[in-house]
Amino acid sequence: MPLTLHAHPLSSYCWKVLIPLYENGTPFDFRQVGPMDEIAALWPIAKMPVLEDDGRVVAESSIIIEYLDLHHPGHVRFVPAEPEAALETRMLDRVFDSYVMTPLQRIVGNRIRPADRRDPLAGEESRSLLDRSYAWLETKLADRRWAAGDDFGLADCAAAPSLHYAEKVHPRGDRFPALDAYVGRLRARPSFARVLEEAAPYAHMFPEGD
Ligand SMILES: N[C@@H](CCC(=O)N[C@@H](CS)C(=O)NCC(=O)O)C(=O)O
Repeated sequence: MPLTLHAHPLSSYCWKVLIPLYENGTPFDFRQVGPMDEIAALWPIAKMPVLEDDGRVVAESSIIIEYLDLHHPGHVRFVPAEPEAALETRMLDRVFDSYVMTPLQRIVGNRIRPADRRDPLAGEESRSLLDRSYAWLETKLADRRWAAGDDFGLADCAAAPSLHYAEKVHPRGDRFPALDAYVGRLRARPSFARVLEEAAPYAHMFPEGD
C-alpha cells in the first residue's frame, strides 16, 4: 500500500517533507487537506503534514523524514549514519525550524488575525530573531555546499521552505551573500524546484503585508 501524505501545497512544513519524497522518487498519494478537522482526526495536535503508512500515523516533519530514512530509504539518506554528522544535521534542522520558520510563522499568523487582536511585539521580536538567524547562518554556510556539510539532507529540507517564506516576510537584502548563494543552490535542486512549481497556483493565498 503506498504512503499517504496529508498536506497542503502552500504549507511550509509540508514542503519540508515533499522534498525528501521527491528526492528519492518515493511513491505516495498526496491527500490535500481541507478543514483541519481531517488532520485532527489523525493527529490531535492538528498540524500538517501527517504521513500514513499502512495504518501507522507519523507526525512532525523531522520525524517523518527520519521515518522515511528508516522504513523507505532511497539513494539520498537524510540523516547521516555517523553520529557526529547526524548531530550537526539535527542541530541545523532545529535552527531552521525554531529560529527561521517559527518567527516567520509568527509574523504571518499576526497578519491573518483580526486587527484588534494582533500581537504588537510579534513583528519586532520575530524580525530581530530572523536577523540573528541570518547572521549566524551566513557564517555557518560560508564554506559549506549544504546546510550540514557536503551532503544534501534533513537540514536542507527544513532550510528550503523556511528561507523561502522568511524572504517574503523579512527580506535579507544584500547583507548575506553566502546565504543567498545557498538559497540559489536550494532553488536549483530539482526536488525543491518541483515543490515551488506545484505551489505556484496557490501562491496568491499567501497573506502579504503587515
Ligand atoms: N512542528 C510541526 C509544525 C507543523 C506546522 O506548523 N504546520 C502548519 C502548516 S505549515 C499547520 O498545520 N498549520 C495549521 C494550523 O496551525 O492550524 C512539524 O514539524 O510538522
